[in-house]
Amino acid sequence: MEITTEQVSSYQRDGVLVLRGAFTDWVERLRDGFEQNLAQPGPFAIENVRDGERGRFFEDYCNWQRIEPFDAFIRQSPAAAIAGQIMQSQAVQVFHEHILVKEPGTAKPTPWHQDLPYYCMDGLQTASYWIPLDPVTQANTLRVVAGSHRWPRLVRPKRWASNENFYGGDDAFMEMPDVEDGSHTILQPELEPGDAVVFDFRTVHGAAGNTGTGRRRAFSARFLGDDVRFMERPGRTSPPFPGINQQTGERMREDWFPVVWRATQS
Ligand SMILES: O=C(O)CCC(=O)C(=O)O
Repeated sequence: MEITTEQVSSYQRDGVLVLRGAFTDWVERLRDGFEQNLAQPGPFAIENVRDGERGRFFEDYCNWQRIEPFDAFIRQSPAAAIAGQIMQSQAVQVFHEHILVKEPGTAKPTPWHQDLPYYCMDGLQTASYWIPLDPVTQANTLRVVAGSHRWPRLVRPKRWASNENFYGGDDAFMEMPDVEDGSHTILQPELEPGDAVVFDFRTVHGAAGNTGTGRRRAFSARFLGDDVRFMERPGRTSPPFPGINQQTGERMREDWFPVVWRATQS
């Protein structure tokens, strides 16, 4: 897929891009990966719907090394090359993949948040894909606040299931402003399976519940560019990466986060 200079500029300006049809050929393979992952969840799997609430909102991540369709997507699909171009990076490392399954009849929304504060890294060159494997309408698609990657401070991360502060205690984060007050541009695209939304880790996003009759499966693959460095956060991050053994300011270790694309390859 050719990425135009206009697309690079809009990614830099808005912190988000919609790519229609970019991964249609990968949908069946990724669905197979979801079946494998749901049958054998990893150690970090999360159920966000509590007792007494309706539906199921399941997440898991960091399984790409054991689930072949996820590994293949990361290494063989155009995702890393596109990420490299829109991040304007010379090289691309994989960070991790993430699956999000909202079963029909799930009222639980995905709260507005930025991803970066949950992560053990910092940097301006980042790209996270959100690829639906089921058709999504404006009612259950990803919602993204254009330009929020340029806000001067990061937003305090919260636990999705309980809304508690993710790290607890005082810290450098600001509270989430009311992004639905009419002063922000919110993208809320209807998408077909294999379309993608790709966004900067600082871009604010969320989603409504999935109160319709179909599943809402979304696959995410997350990539790091040249300026990304490890960052110690005030508590266990998400993903937690136990045993990572890195210091703030170091490049992310390549044995855990391999380089999957270089500009000279293009
Ligand atoms: O699928 C969702 O509900 C939210 C996705 C999300 O937050 C993400 O991909 O970072």
